[in-house]
Amino acid sequence: MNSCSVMDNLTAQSMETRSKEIAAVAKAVLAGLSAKKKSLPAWLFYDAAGSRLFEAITRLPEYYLTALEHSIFSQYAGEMIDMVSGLRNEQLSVLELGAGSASKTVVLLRALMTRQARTIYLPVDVSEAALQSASKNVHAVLPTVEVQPICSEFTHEKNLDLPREGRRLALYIGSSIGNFDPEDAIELLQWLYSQLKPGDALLLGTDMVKDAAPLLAAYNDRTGVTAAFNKNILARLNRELGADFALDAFEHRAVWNVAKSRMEMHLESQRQQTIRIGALDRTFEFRRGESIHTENCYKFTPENVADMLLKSGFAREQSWYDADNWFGVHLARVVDSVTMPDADADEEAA
Ligand code: AVI
Repeated sequence: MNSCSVMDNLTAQSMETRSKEIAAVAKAVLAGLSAKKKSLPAWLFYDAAGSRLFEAITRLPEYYLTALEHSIFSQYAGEMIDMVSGLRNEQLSVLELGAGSASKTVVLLRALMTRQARTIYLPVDVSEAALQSASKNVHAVLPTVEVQPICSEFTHEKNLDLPREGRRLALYIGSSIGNFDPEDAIELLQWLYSQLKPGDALLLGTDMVKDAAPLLAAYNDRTGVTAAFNKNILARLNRELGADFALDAFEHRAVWNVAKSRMEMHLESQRQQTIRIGALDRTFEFRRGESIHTENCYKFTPENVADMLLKSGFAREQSWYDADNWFGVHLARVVDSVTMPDADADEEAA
């Protein structure tokens, strides 16, 4: 496990780590902009400026996802916890993939704390800054929660060193799973499954398929925050790779791809132009109207969710939705013959 101390301050980040990060950015940009259909990977959104813009997106009236998921947790957290801990009422630790503002997580942790004396919260993120802010936000409202941050990637073959005692509840919320192509989403969930043990559970948040209008509004808000978030990728390449993108020469486009059930984010070149990227010592040609595909945000049907969980090894037990079925939170279990719900009940009865 690559565990780093959250207390370390960011300025202590080694030059070596920083130059490795820049090399990774350069490699991804070279591959993405050299392809016939230009693209940039969505992880490039999340530098400090991009993370702030994303937090602003979650507060936009058009971006219904965060508010709806929050309301689902507020309404059902107790029921969720009861189902996860099962008849034996086992001690639960909460593991969260991706650490953000933790506002929805706090709702769940609060419900958990009314049921058990000691609660361990393990946010997992590759960004120390994100871990710091998640830890701070949780501690501010729930000072007795024991926060044990894990600084690690979770899209690769990494082992998380999780507490062995009690049950673990993994959270992957915010519809982050929707930013992976279907095969990659399954691969990620399979990896998560491999980190858990029978009886452990997953709460997965997914945005559901719906009419195009609210989707288009959510990804193309009137105040232009999403456009700024999308264009921040170009600003980041200017800052980190010495590129010369003129931000107003690209337009933010959000497209609903109904065949693939996904919102797509693009940056469309407004004119024929040549962009130079200093760190790559290369130029890239853009035709007028040519697009850089920056992100996919998949939307799910209940059947898609069940199928994805099944292919990843999990057994779906329950789903909770808002009143319009726009957003879903799904409980899935790591099962074996000993921990099947029926077996649990039989044991208790004996
Ligand atoms: C982080 N992720 C779940 C967001 C989404 O809705 O797919 C990222 C985002 N992109 C544009 N707006 C928000």
